[in-house]
Amino acid sequence: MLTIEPIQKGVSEGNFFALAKAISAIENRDKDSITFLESLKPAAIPIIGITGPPGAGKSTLISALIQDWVEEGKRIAVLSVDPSSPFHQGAILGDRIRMREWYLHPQVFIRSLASRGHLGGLNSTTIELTTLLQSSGFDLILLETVGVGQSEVEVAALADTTLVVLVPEAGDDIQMMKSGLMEVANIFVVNKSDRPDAKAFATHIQQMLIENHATEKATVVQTIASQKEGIQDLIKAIAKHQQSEYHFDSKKRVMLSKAMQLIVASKMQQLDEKAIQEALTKSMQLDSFNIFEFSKQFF
Ligand SMILES: Nc1nc2c(ncn2[C@@H]2O[C@H](COP(=O)(O)OP(=O)(O)OP(=O)(O)O)[C@@H](O)[C@H]2O)c(=O)[nH]1
Ligand SMILES: [Mg+2]
Repeated sequence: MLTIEPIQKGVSEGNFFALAKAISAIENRDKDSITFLESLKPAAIPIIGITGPPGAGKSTLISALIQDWVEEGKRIAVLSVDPSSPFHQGAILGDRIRMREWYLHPQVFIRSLASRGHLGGLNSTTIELTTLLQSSGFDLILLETVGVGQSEVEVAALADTTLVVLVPEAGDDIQMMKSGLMEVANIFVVNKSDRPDAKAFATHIQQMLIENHATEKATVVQTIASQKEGIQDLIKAIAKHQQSEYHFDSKKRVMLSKAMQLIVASKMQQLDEKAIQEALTKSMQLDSFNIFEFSKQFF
């Protein structure tokens, strides 16, 4: 149960304890959590999506970015979403090590999401939590997710600026880029640029952007996250994207996609799966059974 008012006050004042309580209530779908979410007053705080294959250096990069932003006096929230649940515990432990210097820092709030949301997949909980964080006086919200299949597209749909983190020797990543990453990336980060071929790989991506007439929409930045190199270039690239004309388009897209996902999640919740299953068991015994006709009664 949420005692809404004190939590609301705490959240708006940026109190981490109140935030943690609110997050648990939202994750557990507590009775009052919807009323609470509806009462929030989110500000237009930028959400930076950070995606890319496992081990590309996303958490190390986030840790390096946080350092510079914290020095500028900014308050940062990090939400890590790992859709590959079997490995999740490991991933959380990894993040705890990579970002350990920030876990107790008063300007940094870090939270890992243990599982996908109930009905709406990755997004219904993620949308709710990012909205919550946007109501709590942060300057930036970072959303990390491992890019496996759909998740990078889902993250991009929530983010104002999407970073796709790749590593030089990633031959297969080129294939991945062709199948969708190209569309979601605003900034390609070639991390682990201490490795040979990094420059060639970055040039290759740049070339692809030129071929796709996408040089206005996306840029390429090289980093060595583990040595905190290239971080200022990346921060500049993020700021530049935030100010570009494409940014307004992506804001509209983000809002439409949020609305669609919330509507779908709510519609799903109205369905009584058990009743459908019972009706289905009966109908399937009929010779005239037709799935389209059957489904229509629930539209
Ligand atoms: N050589 C080199 N190693 C790096 C660099 N950045 C990160 N690493 C190392 O790469 C490994 C993976 O880094 P993470 O930051 O955990 O990568 P991640 O993308 O967050 O991984 P997942 O969250 O598990 O997908 C760690 O051992 C890092 O120390 C870099 O620029 N150069
Ligand atoms: Mg990570």
